[in-house]
Amino acid sequence: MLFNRLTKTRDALVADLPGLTRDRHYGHGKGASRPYLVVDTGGFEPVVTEGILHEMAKQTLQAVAEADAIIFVVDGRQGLTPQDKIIAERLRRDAQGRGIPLIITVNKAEGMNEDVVVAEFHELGLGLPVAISAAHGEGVRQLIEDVLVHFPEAEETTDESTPKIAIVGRPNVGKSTLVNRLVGEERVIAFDEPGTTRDSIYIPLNFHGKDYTLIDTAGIRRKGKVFEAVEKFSVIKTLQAIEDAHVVVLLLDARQEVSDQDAHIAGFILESGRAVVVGINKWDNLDDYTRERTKSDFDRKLHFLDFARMHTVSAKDGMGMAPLFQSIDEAFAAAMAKLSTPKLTRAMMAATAAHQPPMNGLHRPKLRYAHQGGHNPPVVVIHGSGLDGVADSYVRYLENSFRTAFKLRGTPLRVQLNSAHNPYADKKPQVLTASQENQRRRGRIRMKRKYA
Ligand SMILES: Nc1nc2c(ncn2[C@@H]2O[C@H](COP(=O)(O)OP(=O)(O)OP(=O)(O)O)[C@@H](O)[C@H]2O)c(=O)[nH]1
Ligand SMILES: [Mg+2]
Repeated sequence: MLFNRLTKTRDALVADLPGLTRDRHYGHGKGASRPYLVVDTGGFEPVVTEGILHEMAKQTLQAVAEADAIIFVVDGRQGLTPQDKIIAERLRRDAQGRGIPLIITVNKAEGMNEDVVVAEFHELGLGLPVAISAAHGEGVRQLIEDVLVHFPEAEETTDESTPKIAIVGRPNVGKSTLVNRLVGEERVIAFDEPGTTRDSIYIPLNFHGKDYTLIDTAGIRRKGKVFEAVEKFSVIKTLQAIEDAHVVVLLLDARQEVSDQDAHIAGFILESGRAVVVGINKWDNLDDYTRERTKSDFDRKLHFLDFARMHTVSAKDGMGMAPLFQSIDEAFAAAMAKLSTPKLTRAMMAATAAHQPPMNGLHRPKLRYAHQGGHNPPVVVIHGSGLDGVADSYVRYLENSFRTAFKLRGTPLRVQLNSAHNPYADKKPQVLTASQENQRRRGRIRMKRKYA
C-alpha cells in the first residue's frame, strides 16, 4: 500500500491479507523534493526457516542488502507485537552493518493521536517513529523527506563532458557482448544464459577518439507495472544506472519479438527522462525477409519512442557500431543542449501563432515567455497566465514544436507551465529544504509533547 502511494501506481496487490507481496517490486518514487527508487518487499518473518515465508524473508533480506535506506513499517492498529521486536533487532543489525539509515514508520495511523501511536513503538529503540496513513496519504511525504535528509543533495561535480552510456535490456540480449566488442577485449562476462551480469559495471571507452563511460547492466524484467527480481541479482543497480546515465542504449534481440518487457523497460527510461538510442542486436545471419519483418514490427511496437533513433547491430560481429555512436553523440548533445530564453520564447511564439491554445471557459491561456529549467532531459518552463487550463494535448504540441525548432533528437523533452496568479508568483515559492521541514516537524512534535 505504501509502495503504491509512493510510486503512484495502483496495481500492486493490495488486500487486507498478510503475505500477499512475495517478490521484490521496484518503482520510481514520486511526490518528494527529489527522485528516489522504492523497493517493496513481502511480509518479513525472519525466524521461519522453510516454505513460502522463508522465501519471502530471503527476498526481503536481498532488498535490504541492495538498498541505501530501510523503512520498517509497523501496524498502528495492531500495536507493538513480539514479532516487531525480532524484526527490529534484525534490521538494526543489518542497517548498522551496512551503515545505512533505518527509519521506523507506524502505518494506519489515520484518526489516531499521533503521539500515542508512536509512543509504544519508541521502545524498539529505532528513534522516533513517523506516523503515517498510506491509505490516506497522510505523513507519507514527511516520511520520505525524513529518509532523504540522510542523503546530501547530489552535486553536479562529475565531468559532464564525458557521456555516460548505460546498456540496458532484457536478460541475454547481448549487452555484455556489445560492451566487450566496443572495448576490444573480454572485459565483462558474456554467456548464453540469462542473468550472467549481476551488477552494473562502469567501463571507460575511447571510441573514434572520443571518451565515454559505458555501463554494462544486469538484464531486467518486469511484471505488471512494477519491476521484479526473481533472480538474486540487483535490479536496483540497473535502475540506478539508467538514472545515472546521459544516454541509454535500449538493446533488443532481433530474434525475439518485442515484448511487453521491452516496452516496460522503455517506459521506465522515459519516466527517468533519459535520452535513448535503440539497438536491435543479433542482426547477423538473418535472411532479408526476417529483417524486413523485424524492422517494421519493432517500429510499430516501439512507436512511443519515436524521438529515439533505431539501429540494427551485431555485437558479435561488430556491425553497426559507428552509426550507433553517431546517434549516441546526437542524443547526448540534445539531452545537454543549452537553449537561450530569446530563442525559446521565439519558438514558443511561432508555435502559438500557428496554433492558439484552446479557450479555457471564457479565457484564453496567455503564454508570455519561455526559459530553460534544466537539462538531461531539457525542461522548458513557460510563464504566462491562465496556464492551468492548458490541455495536455496542447502541451504535447508545444513539446513537439520545441523539439523541431531546436532539432532535439534522441532525448525526451519536458514542458512545464507556470501561471502567474499574483504579483509575487515570479518569485521563488518558499520551499523548505528537507532538513528544515524536518526540524519544523520535530519542533511541532516536541511542542505537542510539552503541552500534552
Ligand atoms: N548471433 C549473435 N549472438 C549474440 C550477439 N550478441 C550476443 N550474442 C550472444 O547472446 C548471448 C548472451 O550474450 P550476453 O552479452 O551475455 O547477454 P547480456 O544481455 O549481457 O545478458 P545478461 O547479462 O544475462 O542480461 C551470448 O551467447 C552471446 O554470444 C550477436 O550480435 N549475434
Ligand atoms: Mg550481461
